[in-house]
Amino acid sequence: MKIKKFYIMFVLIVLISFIFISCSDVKKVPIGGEGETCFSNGYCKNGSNLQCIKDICVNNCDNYCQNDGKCIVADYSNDMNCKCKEGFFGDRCQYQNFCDPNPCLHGGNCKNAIDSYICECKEGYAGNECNICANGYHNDSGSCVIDQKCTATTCGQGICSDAGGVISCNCENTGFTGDRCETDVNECLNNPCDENATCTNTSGSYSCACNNGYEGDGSKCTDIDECLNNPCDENATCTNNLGSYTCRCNDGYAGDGSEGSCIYECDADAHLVVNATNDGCVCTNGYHDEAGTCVIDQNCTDTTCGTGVCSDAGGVIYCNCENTGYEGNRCEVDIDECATNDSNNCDENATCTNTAGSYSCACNNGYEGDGY
Ligand SMILES: [Ca+2]
Ligand SMILES: [Ca+2]
Ligand SMILES: [Ca+2]
Repeated sequence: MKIKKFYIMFVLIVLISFIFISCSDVKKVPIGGEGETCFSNGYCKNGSNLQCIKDICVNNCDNYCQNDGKCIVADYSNDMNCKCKEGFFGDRCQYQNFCDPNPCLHGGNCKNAIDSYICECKEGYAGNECNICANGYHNDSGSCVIDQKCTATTCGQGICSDAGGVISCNCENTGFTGDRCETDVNECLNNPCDENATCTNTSGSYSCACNNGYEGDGSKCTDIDECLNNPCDENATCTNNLGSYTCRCNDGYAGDGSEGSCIYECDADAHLVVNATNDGCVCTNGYHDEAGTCVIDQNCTDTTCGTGVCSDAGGVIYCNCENTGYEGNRCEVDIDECATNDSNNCDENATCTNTAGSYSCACNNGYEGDGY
């Protein structure tokens, strides 16, 4: 019974205690808000940006960060941190990052400094923002490239200029073309030579040579008159023409006209044949040449030369009319011995009478004798 009484008392006390505690302590439970007691873990309300200082939650964040930085007290932390706006840094965003965005052009490296920045430029660039070309460099399509300098061979035979660090070659009158006068000009494409010459392109120049049959320096060529040197056969006619000449065997000769080629044409006469050495024509047997014509051989007969002596050597009749009283080719013409006193032996007082093949003398009237 005593135990039961004690038990009831105990429950009563617990119940009263509970009611008391829950009523009075509810007002005292920390909620971690500004000016309030910190939570028992020593921090203030999550997301409040309050610091727990001496068990009281205080707001020190306002105006903590500079340059519009946002102050943050992380959950379960009493440390204030600044989330800086772009371009600022430092634990209170007190520094400005002049390198963000990078003001240095052309890949220059930006180094932040107090109130400013310094650009470390890449090779070839200069200026505060690496915006100009350094000495010895020049702008080429927006980039700085190293200046080029003429050397003795840069433009070959041309004239080199390197103004502004840029090579330019004047190839005029060099026979070459191209950026560096490195390409030979083929002058022959413009036909610089005489129309009767052959053009040969050479490195840096060209040459002209007159074609065969022409003479001159190539830029002017004139026909050679080959006939002046008698290039044809002696029995040929030379004809000069542009660039050449022709030889033509004269009438009666056959061949191409070149020296030694013109052979007398024997075919014109049926009785002419080329002789064994091929250097002329001879008549066939039974014929003989008479002024270039083959005439049939003649043979002596008893009457050919009358009373003269006939000879037919070489097919040609020859009459020897000596002492016949006749003359002429065939001794057919009686000689008039009476025509002149020297031709007869008649006495001066005789009369001469011509006869066929002879003459007679008869003493004139008043004279006697045989008349001779
Ligand atoms: Ca050339
Ligand atoms: Ca000629
Ligand atoms: Ca007579």
